[in-house]
Amino acid sequence: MKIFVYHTPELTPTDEAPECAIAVDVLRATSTMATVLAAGGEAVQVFSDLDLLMEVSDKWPAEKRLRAGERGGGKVAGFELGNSPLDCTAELVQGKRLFISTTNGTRALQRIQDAPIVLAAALINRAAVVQFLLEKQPETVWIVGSGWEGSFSLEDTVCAGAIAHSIWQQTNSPLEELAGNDEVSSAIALYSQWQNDLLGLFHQASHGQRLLRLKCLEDLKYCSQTDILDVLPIQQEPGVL
Ligand code: 3SL
Repeated sequence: MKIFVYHTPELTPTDEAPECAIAVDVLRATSTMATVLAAGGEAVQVFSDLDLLMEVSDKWPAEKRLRAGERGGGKVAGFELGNSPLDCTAELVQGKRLFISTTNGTRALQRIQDAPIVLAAALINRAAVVQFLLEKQPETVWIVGSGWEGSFSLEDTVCAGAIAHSIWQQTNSPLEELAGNDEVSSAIALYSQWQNDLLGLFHQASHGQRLLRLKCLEDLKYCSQTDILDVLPIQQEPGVL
């Protein structure tokens, strides 16, 4: 297995594709997706465009759908949900499809949706993703951070590092064999430094600070936990996990 880390969707090569591509948006889209699926959601369908989301979800039975929309960290008017994983209780999401559009996370998933295997990862479901990779042994894996509007984000890179670190430890592979690019070593170094204080790292991250200004401390605390959900968000058809 060769792992490549890309800090943003824009940095992924356009002329090649991996066997397995993983979108990461720890704050908060992929944390929300993992939470919905772990709580019994039927599926998560992602959109970058809000109008298209409305058009497609309108055709779904109203009692079996939820619409989640986030722009600039806030909830989109008229949607049942924003992008807080804490709102996605089993009572609310069980048996329902979540139609979701967020600023960066859904864009990252759409960028990689043509890969043969597409996953969504966050810290909360890191172990399930690692377990899948160890069993499946894809030849090439891209871990793609969502970033923020094209820029690097600490929280996505630390999650990429958490995934790569776990695989490295469990396979005993020399890092130079496992790492397809320098970003892998740097992500592992970031995770190694912060693994015992991920919430502290989120407080330093620009998007963490943005969410704190929006009074989302509880979301930061929840998303900073590692390996708490045994769920593997895996793409069933383009855009649907
Ligand atoms: O950018 C995104 O996709 C969101 O996860 C951002 S937020 O955490 O909902 O503000």
